[in-house]
Amino acid sequence: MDNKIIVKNSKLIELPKIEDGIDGTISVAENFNHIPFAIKRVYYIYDLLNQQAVRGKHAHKKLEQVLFCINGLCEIGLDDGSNRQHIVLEKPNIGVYLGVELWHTMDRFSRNCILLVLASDVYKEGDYIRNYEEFIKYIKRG
Ligand code: T46
Repeated sequence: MDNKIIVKNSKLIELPKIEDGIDGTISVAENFNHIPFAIKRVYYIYDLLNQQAVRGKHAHKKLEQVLFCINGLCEIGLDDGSNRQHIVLEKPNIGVYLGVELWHTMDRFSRNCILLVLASDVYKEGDYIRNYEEFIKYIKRG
């Protein structure tokens, strides 16, 4: 699958890899350096035992996030209201930036998937748009 991003308000983010041969690798994410915002919250999604799980299915009004699949793999669906695409996250140092007003889904999780999310704000349910028709109205509000 081609991971070239075509939707608005999104891009791939590649973290540096500090490799120590067979002793392992470090990847690092710093505010305003590798990550284009100040990180206020970190959460991670795991125990994805249901192969049919489809998570996300919402957009955010103000929240910015970067998603990394730090173990296993999954797919991220992106939809800016005009363009749609799916990308595969499968490298611990390659993440996807989710800017504002971007409908997103996460699915096709491997059982060992751990999805790490760096977020620009604390959890606020009021920032979510969980209905697709509302999302389209919201982005066309002018
Ligand atoms: C997103 C994608 C990538 C909290 O109470 N605090 C939190 O920080 C989070 C992230 C979730 N929750 C609660 C809210 C729900 O009752 O956990 C429950 C599951 O959340 P949700 O259905 O929104 O989970 P996902 O995987 O669909 O979406 C999550 C984030 O919520 C969302 O912001 O962009 O991951």
